[in-house]
Amino acid sequence: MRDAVTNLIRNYDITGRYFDRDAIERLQSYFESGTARIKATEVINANAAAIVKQAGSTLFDEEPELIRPGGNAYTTRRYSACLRDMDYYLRYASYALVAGDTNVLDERVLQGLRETYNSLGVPIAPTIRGIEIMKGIVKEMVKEAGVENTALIDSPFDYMNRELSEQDV
Ligand SMILES: CCC1=C(C)/C(=C/C2=NC(=C\c3[nH]c(/C=C4\NC(=O)[C@H](C)[C@H]4CC)c(C)c3CCC(=O)O)/C(CCC(=O)O)=C2C)NC1=O
Repeated sequence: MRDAVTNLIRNYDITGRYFDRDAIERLQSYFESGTARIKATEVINANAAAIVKQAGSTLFDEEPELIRPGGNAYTTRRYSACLRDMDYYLRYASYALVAGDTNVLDERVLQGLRETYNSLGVPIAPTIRGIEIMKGIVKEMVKEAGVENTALIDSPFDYMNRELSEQDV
């Protein structure tokens, strides 16, 4: 599992180089955005249950067939599994935010996910939509908490969605 710093060290060490201007700029941007990333994580931690609940009900309002007979989130067990998955995505997004790197998502979340979803008939498109809804909620909350640069919040959510949709091709 790598963060922005260990990832950079790894890349430069492979070729035995000192950090150059580009590396320094990356380090600077990582440390400068540190406070915002930690604040965002704090907001996520404090509101995780509410974020998942709200995102779930928005998703099921938009796509009610998911929770009707024949839908993948129909029955209490599968409904809970769906919300639990959303909770996983949110928690790992918060780790990736702190790390400033998406490596944790590759290693802990995305690996083998498509195969699992396909074998269980879990639909990818509404999963992506659910992640997108959570991203919107988190950004709004973080903005309310006084963080101006909410763009950095996009990265882990967009990354998961990009990977999920690419893998679905
Ligand atoms: C931390 C990394 C990690 C992830 C990501 C993960 C996902 C994950 N989701 C699963 C199931 C599931 N996932 C869903 C999710 C949904 N169904 C829908 O219609 C919605 C679109 C969506 C919610 C947004 C459902 C309903 C199941 C149960 C499917 C079944 O058992 O039939 C399963 C199968 C085993 C189980 O039920 O626990 C896994 C492994 N597990 C992990 O350890």
